[in-house]
Amino acid sequence: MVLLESLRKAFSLFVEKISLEELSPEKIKPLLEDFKIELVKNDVAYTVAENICSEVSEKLSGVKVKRFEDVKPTVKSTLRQVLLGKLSTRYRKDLIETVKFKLSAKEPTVILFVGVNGSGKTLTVAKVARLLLKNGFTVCIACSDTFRAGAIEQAEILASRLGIRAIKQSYGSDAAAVAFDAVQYAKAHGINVVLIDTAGRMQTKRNLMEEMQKIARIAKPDLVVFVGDSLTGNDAVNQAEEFMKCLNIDLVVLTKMDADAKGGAAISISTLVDRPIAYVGVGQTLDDLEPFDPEKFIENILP
Ligand SMILES: Nc1nc2c(ncn2[C@@H]2O[C@H](COP(=O)(O)OP(=O)(O)O)[C@@H](O)[C@H]2O)c(=O)[nH]1
Ligand SMILES: [Mg+2]
Repeated sequence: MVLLESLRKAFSLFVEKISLEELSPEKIKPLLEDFKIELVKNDVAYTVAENICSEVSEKLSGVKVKRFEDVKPTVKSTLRQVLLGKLSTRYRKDLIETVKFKLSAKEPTVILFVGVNGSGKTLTVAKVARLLLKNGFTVCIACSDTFRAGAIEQAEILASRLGIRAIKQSYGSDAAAVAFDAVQYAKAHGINVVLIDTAGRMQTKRNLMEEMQKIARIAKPDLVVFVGDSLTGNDAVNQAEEFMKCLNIDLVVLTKMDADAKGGAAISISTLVDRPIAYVGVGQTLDDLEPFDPEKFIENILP
């Protein structure tokens, strides 16, 4: 379940207010200024909020309204159109399609999960494993977070609940070597998908990026998935941009949407990183992963 009531309120407030006015640029301007502030309060990045408002203004300024005509539907459809533009990306990749394609070439799909500590990588790896198992694929997990205490056990417990293999070494060992082992294991045993769980310590950002690059070089992932915590708003967007500088991200998963009233990170991340949000995390069980549907998201905030 996705919440977003705060963002929804910002939109309905704007629609209500503007409906009382004429759609002239001078009348709209102050309303758009308020709307922009509301968007920023709801974690939409400032540049993106500005962009949304200028597009809305441009689109509405061309609209002719008759006296006493209700402008609400026009305003709503304009907002919908602008938001859909923000949530759509030119770059397109699909997780299941990639797995099917690799399978047809008799090769395992390697998926690397990156993100900072606590963003939900390990749980998301397990959720994606469950999704793939449901689709009839075989899966194993590479415990490449060899840094954080308890990380290997956490991945192992999730793997055993799913009935799949977790490939591990000891703490402090080379994360890329673990990923490599897992890929070799998958090749030897005909496993369809390797999910690589990684560390996300931020205090040594440079080392983290180097580690991710090394894993990517050695395990040659078919997909790199950025896992961001939606509750952290703009931070999640900035992190994605940081990772993007040293690694090509293919897909985004936004976690904790079940607890996020704002949802601005979803709007910003697609715009600023130009990568599709593939799934959203909506709870702590292994089934709490939903495909992200921009139309449904917009429907949620613009009823
Ligand atoms: N409510 C909620 N909690 C989540 C979600 N995804 C992850 N978590 C929780 O966030 C915390 C950190 O998750 P974890 O997978 O260990 O993060 P990692 O450090 O990136 O591997 C755990 O308590 C998870 O249960 C989600 O979609 N919704
Ligand atoms: Mg973890």
